[in-house]
Amino acid sequence: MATNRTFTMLKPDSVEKGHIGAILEKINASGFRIVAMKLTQMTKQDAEAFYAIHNERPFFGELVEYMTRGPIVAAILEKENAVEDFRTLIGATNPADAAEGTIRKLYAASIGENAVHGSDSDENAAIEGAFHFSGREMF
Ligand code: IDP
Ligand code: MG
Repeated sequence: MATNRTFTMLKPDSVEKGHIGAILEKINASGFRIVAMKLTQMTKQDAEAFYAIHNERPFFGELVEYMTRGPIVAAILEKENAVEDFRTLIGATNPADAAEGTIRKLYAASIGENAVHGSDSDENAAIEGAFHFSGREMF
């Protein structure tokens, strides 16, 4: 059964370009409730751990560099069918393949700098949320 929470990051490119407000507006308009949220910056160690599943991929170094170069907005979001519905809202990993109106179609520059993260499973949503937030920071 699908749980009702997912985890997102507005990545450094979104923060740099001033897209925090516009992206949060789309998230709210799509019916997600914000359970937890903060502006934070990942260390190299954080990014290597968060993306450990990709550590053999050729783009791993580039990914860690990108994700640590400036602040991100990390958030836990709640909605029925949250993981799947949020993946639909953000669109394909490569913005060139993303559907019209999706966050990545609107705000991502490339497959590497693609504006937002969205958990890919209920299990990872719980792990990723706990990576960034303690129980006291969730509402
Ligand atoms: P996802 O974010 O849509 O789940 P993943 O395949 O899990 O995509 O990849 C994690 C992140 O790694 C992507 O969001 C993107 O920032 C980066 N990435 C994925 N594929 C490439 C690539 O081919 N070149 C550069 N960066 C990539
Ligand atoms: Mg992924």
